[in-house]
Amino acid sequence: MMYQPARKDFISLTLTDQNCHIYNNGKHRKQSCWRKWKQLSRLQRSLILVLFALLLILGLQSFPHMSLQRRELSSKEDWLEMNENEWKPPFPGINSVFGPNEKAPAPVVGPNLGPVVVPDSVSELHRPNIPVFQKPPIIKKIFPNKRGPPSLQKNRNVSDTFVMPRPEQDEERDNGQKQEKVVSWRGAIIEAVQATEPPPSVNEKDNAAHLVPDIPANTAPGTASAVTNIDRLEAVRDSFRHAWKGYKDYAWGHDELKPISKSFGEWFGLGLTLIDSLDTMWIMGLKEEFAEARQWVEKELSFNQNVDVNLFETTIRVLGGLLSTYHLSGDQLFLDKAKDLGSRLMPAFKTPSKIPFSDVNIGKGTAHPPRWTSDSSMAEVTSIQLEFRELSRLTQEPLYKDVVDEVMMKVHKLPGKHDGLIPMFINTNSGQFSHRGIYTLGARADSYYEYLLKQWIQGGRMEDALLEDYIEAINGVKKHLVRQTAHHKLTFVGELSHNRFSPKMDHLVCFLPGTLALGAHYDLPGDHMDLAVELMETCHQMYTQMETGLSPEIAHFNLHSDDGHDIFVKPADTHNLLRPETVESLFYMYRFTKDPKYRDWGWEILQNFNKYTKVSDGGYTSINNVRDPENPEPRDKMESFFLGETLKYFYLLFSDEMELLSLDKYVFNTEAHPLPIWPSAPK
Ligand code: DMJ
Repeated sequence: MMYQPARKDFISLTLTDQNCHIYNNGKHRKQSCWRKWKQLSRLQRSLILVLFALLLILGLQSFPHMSLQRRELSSKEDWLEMNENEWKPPFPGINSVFGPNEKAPAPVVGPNLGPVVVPDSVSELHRPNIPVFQKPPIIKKIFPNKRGPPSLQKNRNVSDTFVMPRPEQDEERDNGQKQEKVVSWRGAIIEAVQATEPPPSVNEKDNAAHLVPDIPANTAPGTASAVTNIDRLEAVRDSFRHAWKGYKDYAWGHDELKPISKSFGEWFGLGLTLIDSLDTMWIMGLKEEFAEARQWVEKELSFNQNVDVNLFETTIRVLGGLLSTYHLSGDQLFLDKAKDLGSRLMPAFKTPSKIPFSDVNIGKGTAHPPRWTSDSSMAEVTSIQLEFRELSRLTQEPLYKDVVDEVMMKVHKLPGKHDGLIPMFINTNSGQFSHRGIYTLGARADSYYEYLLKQWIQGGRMEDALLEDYIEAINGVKKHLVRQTAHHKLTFVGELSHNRFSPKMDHLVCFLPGTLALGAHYDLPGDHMDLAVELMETCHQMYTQMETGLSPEIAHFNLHSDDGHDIFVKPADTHNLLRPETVESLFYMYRFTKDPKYRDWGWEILQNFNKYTKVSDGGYTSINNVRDPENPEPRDKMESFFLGETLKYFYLLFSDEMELLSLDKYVFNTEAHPLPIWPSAPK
């Protein structure tokens, strides 16, 4: 490059330590950088700095993309396919009914409690007289190229799970939050901790040392039939106690445990993990732990705080947790807290469209959308209904039900659905869908579909608009999103992006087999159950094909018969957040089919959580890499839903007490908090 003093509008400097090599009319002189720099005008200096910054940013961004693209270019375009599979939608039109609430019933269990006393029926739950677990039938499908860590291969044939080939090792979503890619000093891509959390303070390699492989000899993967259900139930209770110990020791009263650094993370400052765990402890008969937690709720929990909370997360975790605990324990404390919280969340609904804002300040009574948009996500505004409807029923205050029913009615009538499938966002001003053209059963849309069915069940199966929307949506899923892999015909639910099919499935979608099975239990079309069975198999494969036996956050499926792999995982998607959806669906599938393989699949998952995510001093942690059993890269975070959902569903999966939260009497909210099915229809 040329340095032209006469034309000071362009200059190129090559910096070497403190000297500048400056090229001027062929002459090469060494001068003080600082002096030359000072000679430039302010404008020039600013321009150069901006250019430098831009180059740096571009360089940093392009490096990982280039290497990623090199690796994936050949298959990426191939995977985008628009290949309409025709399924028959078999449902007639139905009338819409949304009405006001009915009267509040008495609590389901027991009188008001001072010191908490767990009824005998509950305290005995973990000691049922359960016969030795039967060996499940052998499934004949054989898959080649068995791989993975020795511990996973050992005795593999003894268990009756499929053994699938494991493939070699950008848009990513995590619970609705964009994951940030960062480039480590080695130049490799590592996954940032969730957007709401700062990166872990402890070196990842060091973190691995905190994990404790925890597989008793007789319960190693592949020896599923060697343990009884009593063993399994006790193992789940042990896991819960271990998780609880970490929370109690290092994060008591805070939102989330950071088990590696032995500290805590705060999201809303509402004791999320503690409240999410209450009904799980009740169900498991953990009296002492429950009593301590109740004490905290009574003495410490205050919603009179100047804090912005997310309406959806607070509703499903805190309001849902308080309501279900009230129902199980009969303890008025929990209903009083639920009422207080419910009323503080109401400002979210004061929008031009009546579609709620995402965030509410529960102390100030103000609400607002996220800073960057006036949109709310569809899953968030349509998955708060079970809780507010129940709050109305209990308090006989119609407002709660009215505001959430209005959201459902607006969405029901809204144009812009694609055969029952909804876009991911809705605008709180206009009340119209926004960011149209992308259809997914994963993040930002998932629980919309779940709550259509569950509200219909909750209300006594009288609200036809909900059923109509659910049936239409499932038909839309079958028509546009369901495909099979070329090799082993694994059925999966992909995504549609502006008419292009993407064979990408979030782990979040694994709620669907359970929901479909629940619908089939309530006499919805039989092919819903067929689809549930197939998707359950696929969700199971998302675990067994990984080297740790734990599912990645997102899987990609192979529609072509080019290389024998069914599932691929992109480097940015290899994390596991201890999510519940597969275990949740296994619970439903076992309840409705009694097929023991679903329990065996769950048992393997529990053992792998124990092996790869259990932290020695207490707690479990999310991990970055389900493909690396040597170093799964602990993230230093235990999500509240691990105790609220994952461990609860494990327990219910292994319990032989079919009346324990019978699916004919309870409907689980999307955070696994059971709420009663109403004894009579809403008026
Ligand atoms: C939970 O908070 C709920 O299950 C929600 O519906 C989805 N995300 C997490 C668990 O993965």
